[in-house]
Amino acid sequence: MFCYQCQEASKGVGCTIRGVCGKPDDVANLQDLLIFVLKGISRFDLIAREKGLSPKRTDRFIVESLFTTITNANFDKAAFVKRIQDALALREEIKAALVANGVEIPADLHESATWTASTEAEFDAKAPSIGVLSTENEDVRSLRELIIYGLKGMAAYAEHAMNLGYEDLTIAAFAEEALVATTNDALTADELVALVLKTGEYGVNVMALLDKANTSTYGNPEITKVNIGVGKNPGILISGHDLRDMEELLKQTEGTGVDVYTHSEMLPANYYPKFKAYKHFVGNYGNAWWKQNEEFESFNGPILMTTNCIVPPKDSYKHKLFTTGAAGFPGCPHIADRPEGGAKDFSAVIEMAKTCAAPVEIETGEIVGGFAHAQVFALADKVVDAVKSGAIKKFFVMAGCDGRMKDRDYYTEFAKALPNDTVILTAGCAKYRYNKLPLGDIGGIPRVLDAGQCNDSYSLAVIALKLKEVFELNDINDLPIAYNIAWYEQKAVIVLLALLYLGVKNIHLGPTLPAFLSPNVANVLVNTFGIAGVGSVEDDIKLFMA
Ligand code: FSO
Ligand code: SF4
Repeated sequence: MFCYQCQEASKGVGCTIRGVCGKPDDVANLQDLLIFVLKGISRFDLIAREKGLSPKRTDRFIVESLFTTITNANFDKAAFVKRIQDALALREEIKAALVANGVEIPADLHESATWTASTEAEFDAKAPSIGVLSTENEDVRSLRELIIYGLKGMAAYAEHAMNLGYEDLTIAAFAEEALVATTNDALTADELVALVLKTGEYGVNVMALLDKANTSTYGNPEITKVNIGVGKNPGILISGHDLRDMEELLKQTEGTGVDVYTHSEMLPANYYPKFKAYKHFVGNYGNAWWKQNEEFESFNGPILMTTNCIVPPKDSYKHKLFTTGAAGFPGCPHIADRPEGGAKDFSAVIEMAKTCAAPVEIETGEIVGGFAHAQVFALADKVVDAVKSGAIKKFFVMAGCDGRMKDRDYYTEFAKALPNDTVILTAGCAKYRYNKLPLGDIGGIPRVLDAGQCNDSYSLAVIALKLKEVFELNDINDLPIAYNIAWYEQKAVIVLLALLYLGVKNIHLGPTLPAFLSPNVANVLVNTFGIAGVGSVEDDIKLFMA
């Protein structure tokens, strides 16, 4: 295996024997093989789309498959074997439809469009030869992988939107175009850089689509105090990003005597009016994903992982860890997809919860959130006045991810060291580094404004664009907003590409720059977009406040 798609890539270079995330060598290889076969499907499906011959299930298949390969989403080898078999069958089906309709099959096919096999052993044998390192030139490899990781993040968000019935057919078509481009040796570095930005453009589209899906279905997030203590009933802990799963779980647990709590990235569900209406929705338990080994244990009840980030579970709760959708872990029960027009069946989770003790209280109190675009717009006058009067000197976008590396303490220290006339705008699990600090408020505006999940970084961009309009500026970079973003996995990659596409400059990215950026590609990002890493808290605050 060779994997360097996340921030925790071993030694800042890449994982080769087993992932730091716990992903075994054979699973990593099959994830690469799945991406390889997707490239082959895409080659034919782009032609099939033009002719109106693309099978309906292709969009969801491409999107879901990309999603399953995201860091910490799926560790189940059997799921990948099945998916590769399905992928090969889909590719042949599309090809056969082209032939049957007299469409000429191109002669210059990449191996991903022609290679075939059917057994796990054959997949295992093939996979090591088609991985990331099979692109020899390190700059081309870097750009190709940057595009693919952006697509993976984009796919995750597209899947959540699809689950709510919001689909944009151009998204999967673009994913196919970009996947095929990564097999084209004739493309220049400049053309690949242009494709990186185009990926960012689609990232904006997808985040806007998901925002529309979430807010049209569940209402606009509103200022909310979220309980972080526990009740007396047994509970189910739900994590990940999928709000449709959240809704179905709340409905099915109502009146059963089982409470529902969110973990990590599901915290923002507490901000939605539709979810707040459920009395047995108690609040949020614990912190960011990487603390789950302790927190899932003390929670006592079953846990439902709707997406990443899964940490290989301890035996003490492994049988209580349910996965669903793109998530999977060998030996953990998996809740099947919803039938057409129906709902998922969470009864097994609920029945298990009834036999469990109530959660152990690990903290008490409240956290405040719900500052997505509509809520911030409702406060716009107050915010604008605070900026005009100088009460707020600067905003710091500190969106993104949390992770287990010690050097992420930087973000807690940075938040603490920020001057009192600054406000943090956050989204994603990065917030857990400072959302429980007593940072106070400025004239009633909390100093940490949480918009929601990492995909709600879109809200932060909408807020920035609105401020640009209010202050009649020509350039988004003239606003008193600094960007100090923490990244971990591929959704953060698409968020970053989306911000670059929107023209945001001088983003600081930490705790380390991606291992998949070759020195030359990193230079392009530095020179064109002013991307920088992070330094010491003291130096960075000086730099940002200058
Ligand atoms: Fe975090 Fe994990 Fe939302 Fe990511 S829980 S790290 S970018 O999956 O998706 O912020
Ligand atoms: Fe390593 Fe990250 Fe890849 Fe896991 S996802 S194998 S930690 S680079």
